Amino acid sequence: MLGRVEKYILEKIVAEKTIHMTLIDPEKITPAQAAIVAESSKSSGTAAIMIGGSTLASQEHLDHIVKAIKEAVDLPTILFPNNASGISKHSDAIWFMSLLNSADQRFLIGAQIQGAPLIKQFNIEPISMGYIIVGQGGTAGVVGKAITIPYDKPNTAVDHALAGKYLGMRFIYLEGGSGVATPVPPEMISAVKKHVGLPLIVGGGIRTREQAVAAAQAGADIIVTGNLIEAVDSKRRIAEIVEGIKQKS
Ligand code: 1GP
Repeated sequence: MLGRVEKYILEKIVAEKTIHMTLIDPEKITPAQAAIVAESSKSSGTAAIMIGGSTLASQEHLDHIVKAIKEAVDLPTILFPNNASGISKHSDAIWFMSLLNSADQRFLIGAQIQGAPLIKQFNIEPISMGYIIVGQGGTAGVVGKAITIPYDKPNTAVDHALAGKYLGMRFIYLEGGSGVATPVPPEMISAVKKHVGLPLIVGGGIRTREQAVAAAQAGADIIVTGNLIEAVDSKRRIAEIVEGIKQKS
């Protein structure tokens, strides 16, 4: 049976074609700021709040952040963990993910084995996802020991995503890396969407409506932005992205 958050995401994709999620990096923010960002993102039309970062170390701080977000908005929270310390009992759901192009057993299955009993104990909804770091990859690529897939090799991304699908993963995430200069190219997004067909998440370096619309037109179902919340006019820019990807134009 589908979990509550996964059902919400899938229904929202059907209703709105492409949806937006806001990523909050707990290390860059206080709980009070996280609450403000969540409220502002909600009013811009974001569908859910993802919480995580490549270097997160303090589970206690994460707990405070998730709690503050939950108190501020009624949007689903989805953890986006970098390892087993990225789990908070206050979250509704977690991307239960494997970094499919990591060279390190820890990011393929090690941290997941460590985290699984906590997820059960805290009754957090796990949403199975294959995570693939492409292009420059940013900090996530380095920390995750990813063998990053060059932007001009869409077929290699397809092969990774297909492997994830055949292993039973229900979402695929093409990650360009937070703050990268060039987001995942539409050619790679459309190849993965066409040949794999799973709900597709795309993020990394998306800052404008045009970039988000290009990703949506190529087949992204979920657009994730993180750094954008730091911009002075983030509320307007996120609203523009949400509006643009709904219409895909
Ligand atoms: C989530 O890493 C991204 O996939 C977020 O990237 O911070 O560049 O939006 P930005």
